[in-house]
Amino acid sequence: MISVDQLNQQFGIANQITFKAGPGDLPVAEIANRYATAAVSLHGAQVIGYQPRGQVPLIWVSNFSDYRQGKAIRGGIPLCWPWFGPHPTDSSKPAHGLARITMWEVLSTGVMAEARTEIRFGLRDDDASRALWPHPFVLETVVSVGPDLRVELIARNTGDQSFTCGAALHTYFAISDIDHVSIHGLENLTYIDKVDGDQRKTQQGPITFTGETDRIYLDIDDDCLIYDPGLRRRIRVAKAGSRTTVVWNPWIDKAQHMGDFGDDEYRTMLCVETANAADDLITIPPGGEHYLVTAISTGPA
Ligand code: TA6
Repeated sequence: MISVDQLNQQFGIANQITFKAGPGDLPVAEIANRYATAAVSLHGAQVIGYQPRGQVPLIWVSNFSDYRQGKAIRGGIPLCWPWFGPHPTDSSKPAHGLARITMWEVLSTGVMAEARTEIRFGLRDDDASRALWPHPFVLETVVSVGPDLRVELIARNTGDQSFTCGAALHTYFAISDIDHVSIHGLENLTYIDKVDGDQRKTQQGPITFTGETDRIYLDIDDDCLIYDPGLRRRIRVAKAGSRTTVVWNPWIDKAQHMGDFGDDEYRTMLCVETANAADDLITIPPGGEHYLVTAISTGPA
């Protein structure tokens, strides 16, 4: 694996991008510019920090997360690919696929239009991936820190057979208190209620939280908004290439049963995920590609 010194020589940008050994000695790209600070682990090409200037952090990471190769970091923006949730037929395979539990390589870094700081990661199939999923692929992830935080997951089919995949940019947001936040923009949509027998229901009004919540909202390509009066901010989750929005809070019991999740951490986190799951899976033909994009920004509540 490339060393932190080599990463800084090849890809570091003075006062913008520095590579360091992060928790668990996993290499992390630290980004700082006029807009924000951010951190991206090469393990999973996973955003593990994002704090717009003048605000408290916007992205949540558990204080109990494991940082070791092959284990998903709890929090940030895990990249779920090529399936979302448990493997559809083989429960021995890792939940949410292979992308978030694999070391990615840095492909490029740069300062782009609007003084956005950008880092591009790559991952391609190998024997380990083919043991989990039999298709050749190339993945690229672009993390762009500017007036908003943009994360793009580009999936290319480099084989000679079409493949169908699920995906999610599984964003964990930092919030004031789960009792006080609401999500707007998913009203009247059909959702699969994972905590009530996968029943299909219709969202009535804004989403508020009174217990474990795990919902897959279908056939939605619009933004949604998290209203957080406790932090006097509104978080916009914009997206492209996504027909599914997933909303998750584990609540008390599930939090207590996750080893990498503090018993009371459920109170200050909320997942709103830009995804393609359930009815909204994506089929990519040979030579084709698919872009999944989330863009996160804040404004006054
Ligand atoms: O996105 C919601 C969800 O699918 C939940 O069902 C829960 O399993 C969550 O993802 C976290 O999954 P993980 O494998 O990271 O523990």
